[in-house]
Amino acid sequence: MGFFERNRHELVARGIATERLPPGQYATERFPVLHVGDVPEYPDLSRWDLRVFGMVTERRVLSWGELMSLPSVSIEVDIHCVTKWSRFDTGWRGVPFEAVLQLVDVHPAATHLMCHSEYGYTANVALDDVVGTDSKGQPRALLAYEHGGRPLDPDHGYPVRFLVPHLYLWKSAKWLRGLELLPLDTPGFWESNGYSMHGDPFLEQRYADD
Ligand SMILES: Nc1nc2c(c(=O)[nH]1)N[C@H]1C(S)=C(S)[C@@H](COP(=O)(O)O)O[C@H]1N2
Ligand SMILES: [Mo]
Repeated sequence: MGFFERNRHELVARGIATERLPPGQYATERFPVLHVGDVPEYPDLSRWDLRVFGMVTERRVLSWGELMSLPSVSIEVDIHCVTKWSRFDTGWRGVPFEAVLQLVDVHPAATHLMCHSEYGYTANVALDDVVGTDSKGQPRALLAYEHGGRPLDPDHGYPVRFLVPHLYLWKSAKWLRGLELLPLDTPGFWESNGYSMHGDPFLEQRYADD
């Protein structure tokens, strides 16, 4: 029996339905760290801000305090990385993306979102993918600032990362600094390097032509 098959058997033993594991993935209980470039340091969050801009009537710049004053929720979700690992039942707390969206007047022609991170990493998603709720009634995208009941580790995006668990994890930009509303879908960092514009793990949309 090969690695992937054995891994699926272990999942059944843990009581996790194998349908939750997307094609070509294996389950792990580790939390690998993956990114390009350096991990930013934030010794002073009073100097941190988040820009909401693009197709909005008036751009907003949120301070850390303003972000923390927005309603937050806890969610439990599975996450899937294009490098083939998946983790089940991961816990996060954060501000639903829609709560941030409500702070601005979005132009009706806006269809997509570009997430901008510290040092220029970007990831594009369709607005349709980041609004609404999942089958458990949880928001489909969060500005996540806690994982496992504690502030995010620097490696995993402290102080806040975008989290859109139903897409491959490269869409979940760590060290988030900007949300740009766009009238079209334009590639972010990995999408410009051959990865899928959409990135649905259950459709195995890893690369541009998938
Ligand atoms: N800012 C930033 N966010 C990023 C990345 C990055 O390089 N820079 N890499 C992405 C990729 S490819 C993956 S798989 C996930 C990994 O998240 P993790 O390190 O918390 O497991 O972060 C995503 N978010
Ligand atoms: Mo990744």
